[in-house]
Amino acid sequence: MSLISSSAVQQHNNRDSCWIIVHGKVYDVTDFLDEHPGGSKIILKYAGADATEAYDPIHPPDAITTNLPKEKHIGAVDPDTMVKVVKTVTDEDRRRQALMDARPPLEEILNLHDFEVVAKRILPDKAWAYYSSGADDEITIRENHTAFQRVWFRPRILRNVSAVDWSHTILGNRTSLPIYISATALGKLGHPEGELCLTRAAGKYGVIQMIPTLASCAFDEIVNAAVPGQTQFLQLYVNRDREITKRYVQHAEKCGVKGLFITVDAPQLGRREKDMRMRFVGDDAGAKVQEGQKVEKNQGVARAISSFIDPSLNWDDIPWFKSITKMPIILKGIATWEDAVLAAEAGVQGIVLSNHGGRQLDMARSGVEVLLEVTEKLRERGLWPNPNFHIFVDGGVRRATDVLKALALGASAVGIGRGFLYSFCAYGQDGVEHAFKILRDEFEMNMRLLGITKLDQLRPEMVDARALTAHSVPTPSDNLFGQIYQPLATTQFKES
Ligand code: PPY
Repeated sequence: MSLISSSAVQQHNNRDSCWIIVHGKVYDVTDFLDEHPGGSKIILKYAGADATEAYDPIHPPDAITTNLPKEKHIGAVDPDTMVKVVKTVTDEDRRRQALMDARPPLEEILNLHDFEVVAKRILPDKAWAYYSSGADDEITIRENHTAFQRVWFRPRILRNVSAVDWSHTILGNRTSLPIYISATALGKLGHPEGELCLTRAAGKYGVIQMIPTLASCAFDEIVNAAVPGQTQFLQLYVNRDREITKRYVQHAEKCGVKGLFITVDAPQLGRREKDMRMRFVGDDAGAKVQEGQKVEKNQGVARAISSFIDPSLNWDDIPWFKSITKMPIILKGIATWEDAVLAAEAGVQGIVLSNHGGRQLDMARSGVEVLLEVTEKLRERGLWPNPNFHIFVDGGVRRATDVLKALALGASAVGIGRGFLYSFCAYGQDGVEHAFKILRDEFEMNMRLLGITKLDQLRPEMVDARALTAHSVPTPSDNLFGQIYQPLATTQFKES
């Protein structure tokens, strides 16, 4: 096929005829402009030009080839005709590079909070806004973390804890830690290698990764980056077009994915105002207001690409999922015991008690709080404990003690999303490996201090969760003590 010159592409630089270049290939997106979930404006900005740099962080490499009919794939651009764009280094680039250089060395990162401190400073504003935001007033996102502080330990002493083992199995798969990497979308907004940082670190350390539907890396890239025998799960957003979902699920199963986690708490995406505001103050904002475009002017990154998700998904769909796959099916985003009972009765293999990292319904309770009522009511009905029905928890987890609390209360394992996301945003694959080491050390020490040598020795009576359902603890602050107490510090950048 003959190559297309870049000047030929430049002719198609408007709404009536709009071609763009992505990874050296030319596409006619004229008819797709109004269908683009992110709106036409952003595509038109690159009409007749190379859109690769804007495309990459928020689309898997194959998004354009799968969504655009074959006849719109015009061909390859002649690389000799492309003007070599010398990227000008802006003040912002220089500022961020200086921050990267001033990052604390990895060995000074002592806990998962430290990664967040570094990520917050070095991430581009848009990425930080997208990752860190919670829904509405962000009450739930904060509650997820503080809920763990309403659970206290009842440790046992004088037990021989010389040899401690924190390895575990999740849905029958061995793992070196009782946690899994929960799905977080759009990894390349935060690091050029995106989710592959997680895959590679997880392969090295024997940790299970849940692959997000909305990863920046293509599904196949992530699967192919796994080492032989590495376990991966799949997080699924159900598409309005069930054929697409079916193909995706069956492809994942064929690739050896060991569990299907269907997201059930996002029929519509929550309003995450930090993310939305970022869009509003972005470079296009003024123009959009002027033009009164039909695309919402203030949608953030997430809302812009969420229109494919099917809000009609309901309990009647579960048999269909069971008919298209043999993978264990887990419903991710259960928030009440009533729905936990329905899930168990529907014959799925598990549930994740989750509020989507505080990004969906604000004022939803934390997963660990819901765990209390779910175990109680399932037990009453004879539905649990059950080796074929697993209860997972995620949200707000930063410490091995958080995980141990959830396991003691009956969770099979615990998901950590942002903790690992921020590790790779801050330090790439090395950051994730370091996060695993931190957690490993925390498990070792805290299991000894709890008086257990294996995770199956955890019991509900090893925690005092009486305060968990109390949403405010009105203890007056102790001012005198508070003035003297020296607050813990987070890791420091070199310049400060
Ligand atoms: C989220 O942002 O909470 C997600 O789960 C990922 C996502 C990203 C973009 C659209 C829909 C969901």
